[in-house]
Amino acid sequence: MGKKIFSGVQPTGNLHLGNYLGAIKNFVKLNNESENECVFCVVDLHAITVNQDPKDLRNNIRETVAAFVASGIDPKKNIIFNQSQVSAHSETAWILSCVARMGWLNRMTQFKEKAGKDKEKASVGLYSYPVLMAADILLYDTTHVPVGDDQKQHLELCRDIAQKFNNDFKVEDFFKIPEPLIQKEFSRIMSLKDGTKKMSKSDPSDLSRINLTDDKDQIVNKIKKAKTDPLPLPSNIMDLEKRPEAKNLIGIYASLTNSNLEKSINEFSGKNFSEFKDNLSQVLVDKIIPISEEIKKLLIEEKYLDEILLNGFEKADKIASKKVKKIHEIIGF
Ligand code: AQP
Repeated sequence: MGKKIFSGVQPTGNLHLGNYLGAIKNFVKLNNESENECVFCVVDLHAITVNQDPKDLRNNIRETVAAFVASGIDPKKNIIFNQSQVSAHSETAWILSCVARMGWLNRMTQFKEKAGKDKEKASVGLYSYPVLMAADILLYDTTHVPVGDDQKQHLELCRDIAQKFNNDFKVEDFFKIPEPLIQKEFSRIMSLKDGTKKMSKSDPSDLSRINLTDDKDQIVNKIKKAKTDPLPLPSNIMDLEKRPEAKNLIGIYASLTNSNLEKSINEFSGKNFSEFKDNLSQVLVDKIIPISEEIKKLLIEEKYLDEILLNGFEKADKIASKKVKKIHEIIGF
């Protein structure tokens, strides 16, 4: 039997190599397996948990759709839609926030990281974001959720919420309990400037990430400037563990060449970083430039991108409103 896939990407601009290798590459693989039903969502309700400029947000929504399509997701075969257009997401998030427990949310490490030292000033939405994510997933009877490693904890919370709802209302199996699909290797791509920090859209330094819209010169320059250490490349995985920047760069190389860490270490064992970086830049350029050029082409075709979203909205709304109707009946509205 095929899988029911749901996953989302925030339209917060600067989609990067971490989003691609950690999530979108996996979406493409799943969308190519014909028996799967895939729903890919541009999660703008999540994006507004931190300040967004309305004009930028509108552009970033289209850019995320363009990145999906340019990476190889087929909009005819899959549902690609914009979260805020399907009101069932906000409505279900409220209902599930009455099921989720404060203690569960208090354990979410991403909130602690994103809110930083001044938690009092973080939005309530940033805190309750994982409940909205649970609503997104559960509305579509999702069986599998392809995400990067950073979302693992939120997915566990989603499973707990689904289970509690099913138990509280004695509706066994009403919400399907989704499985995470997290790649074993390279599920967390790190910053090019600090191998201990996740590559992220919101990092103030553009040199910390490869954007999916970067051109060849930008990619080569960023890899040239990527942080390394003074030693030659190691000959085994154990030595790599103590060298976060080297591990990240070799991991990126291995992921892009569909190889693994061991094989990539053997390929460059004992060599210096400048030789390795030339090879890494080349595979990055080969992979990212066609995507980057396609994104730029698609961005000119606003009408086409809007049509994809409209089409996706109609299909997603049909599924989600049916589920909400059943939720209403179950809870006695
Ligand atoms: N560095 C990463 N390595 C692997 N996977 C990653 N993902 C994000 N960063 C990495 C995965 O990409 C998908 C979409 O992520 P998102 O845009 O919805 O949110 P995010 O995880 O908050 O991404 P950023 O870049 O860190 O955004 P900001 O800086 O705005 O907070 C998810 O599946 C995620 O796991």
